Amino acid sequence: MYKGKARAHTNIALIKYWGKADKKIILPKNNSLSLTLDAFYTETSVCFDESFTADCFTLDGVLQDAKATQKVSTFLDLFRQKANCDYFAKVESVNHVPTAAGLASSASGLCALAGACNQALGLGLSQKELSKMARKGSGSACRSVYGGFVEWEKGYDDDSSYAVPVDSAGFEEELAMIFIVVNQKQKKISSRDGMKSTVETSSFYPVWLQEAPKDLQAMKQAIHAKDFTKLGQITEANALKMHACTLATVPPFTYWNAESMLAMDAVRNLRESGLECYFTMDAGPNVKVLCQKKDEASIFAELSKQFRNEQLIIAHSGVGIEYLEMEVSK
Ligand code: 2P0
Repeated sequence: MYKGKARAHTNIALIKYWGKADKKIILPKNNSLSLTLDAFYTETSVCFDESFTADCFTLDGVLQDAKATQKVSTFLDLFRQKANCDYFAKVESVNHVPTAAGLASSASGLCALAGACNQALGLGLSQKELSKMARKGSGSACRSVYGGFVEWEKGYDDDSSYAVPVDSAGFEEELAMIFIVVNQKQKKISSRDGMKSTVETSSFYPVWLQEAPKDLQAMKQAIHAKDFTKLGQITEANALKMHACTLATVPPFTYWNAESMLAMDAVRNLRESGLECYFTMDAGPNVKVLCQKKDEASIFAELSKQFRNEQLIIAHSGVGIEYLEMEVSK
């Protein structure tokens, strides 16, 4: 029996990954840059055993269906191949999120599973190698290997596409991100399907591919200079460019709902009133507000006037992958 357990935190992209150059091994079309957060994480344990007759996957204590288990099995195969092991595995994953608000993340989930496999099978993968493996489970998972600001270098093949920490001289410690959790009534388009149709049909997508590298370059300069205003402006603009691409997709779609618009408006109003903050959004209607720690209490208080307290979650910079059981029992 080979056992391992790891914890990974989720990350939110400030420069978005949107579009794949290679679907099978998940190579992105553009570099992205994220902030790993402390408030949401996944703990996953894996046990490979000779006596098991199939892979088994539980999430938050609930046995998952064939489709979800197959996704995990395919990912486990990559590790089994590397370790020359043909045992089936039992995977137990627990998502830690402050509310049951549908904020579970594939980034933390697949990264934690990669770490658990690395530990269990005694592979001794470096952070860089682990990032490449996590990437093949879910693109954004490769960034959760590291804490703080992280860049995913798109690369050009399996070996050259991985995340690296961004040198920030501790700038991330000055920042906070407030999640505004809005209603998720609309039908969800997965990011996988959404980015696929965007790449294939959005007339704005070629512009995205020109803009994203420029935004990334400017953001790295802003991080280096610890310039919050620039960081926030680029974050918000980059998210809007990504979401604009979805509007020009055939057929068009959007991840926004009416409450997302209210939240974005609230952020603009706060900014006009002198409380500096900026929003970003991903493949869903929730709005994330980037601000400085010094303003987080005031911004939270203002947002509380418009949103219920259980809709608001404060996060700060989080750490990278953590191994929870170091021993490999046989
Ligand atoms: C990101 N998103 O950079 C972008 C911005 C959503 C919007 O990465 O297909 O779950 O598993 O590689 O990583 C979400 O997509 O997609 C995502 P796959 P993933 O965070």
